[in-house]
Amino acid sequence: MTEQQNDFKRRDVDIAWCPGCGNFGIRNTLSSALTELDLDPRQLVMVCGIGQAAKAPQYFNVNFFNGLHGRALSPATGIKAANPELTVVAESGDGDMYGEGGNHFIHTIRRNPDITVIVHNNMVYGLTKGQASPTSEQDMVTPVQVNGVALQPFNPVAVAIAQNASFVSRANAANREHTKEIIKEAIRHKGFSLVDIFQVCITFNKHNNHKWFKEHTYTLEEDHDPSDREAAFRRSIEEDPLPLGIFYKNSQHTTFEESAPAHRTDNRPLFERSVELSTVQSLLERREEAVG
Ligand SMILES: Cc1ncc(C[n+]2csc(CCOP(=O)(O)OP(=O)(O)O)c2C)c(N)n1
Repeated sequence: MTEQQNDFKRRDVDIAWCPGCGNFGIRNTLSSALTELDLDPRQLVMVCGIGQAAKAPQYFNVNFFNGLHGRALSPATGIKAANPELTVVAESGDGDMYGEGGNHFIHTIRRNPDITVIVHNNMVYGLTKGQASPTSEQDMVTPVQVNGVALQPFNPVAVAIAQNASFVSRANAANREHTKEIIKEAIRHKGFSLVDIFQVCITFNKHNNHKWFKEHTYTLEEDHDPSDREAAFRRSIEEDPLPLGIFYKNSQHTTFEESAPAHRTDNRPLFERSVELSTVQSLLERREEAVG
């Protein structure tokens, strides 16, 4: 790999994002974070669902798995369980992760796999041309919600803290250094790590533009204590301005890979174990007996 290519970016594909899309900034920032973490691209797997943001892993020079809509987290959990030595990053949009994938989001937090979840939050469904997403502001007018969005927005940061996720953060893609440091900390953190990143959709969300994100966000104070879950939750329900930074961090949680029965009795990764066909056969027979 040449030095120029050694930044995880794939250069042999056309990028299908609009010029000026916030996804470019997140791609650049993630590329810098991965480079600074000195990760081996062969040990890194990105997983995504469907959407403009979910195309991101295809634009990186890493292993990736493009899942179904809203289903990035199950393959990400499975990949990490099969080979805990891998670094697994799930990357998708707010629609994919919190809408179609909302149920998976909540229950994957309960499972606590050691994965990093990066959400490109542009508060709109971009790929399908501007319908409201779960994080769209109430009253926002879209081509479908012509009288304005009736529902209250989904608050991923508050939900994640309420579910006792082990690392919960929010960033603004325009703050490149801050976002990079948060991503690095999230990847280093052991357990389910959420990085919700505000980004502009210059084509389908004219309201939440760069100016709006600048005026309606601020950075959590240095003395915010991320180990204090109650304080983190209080900060997460602030609405305007919206805080950015690491809200909550808890390293005491056991991860899914550590707690799953298959790993408790044998610490070899699943991919290194062979399966005796006779064992599978006898399991199937026992099941048939049980079901009658
Ligand atoms: C089950 C299912 N529902 C809906 C769609 C249509 N669909 C594809 S991408 C998408 C929205 C993606 O939005 P988001 O995750 O916010 O990403 P963005 O495109 O804004 O980056 C929708 C509704 C689909 N392909 N499959």
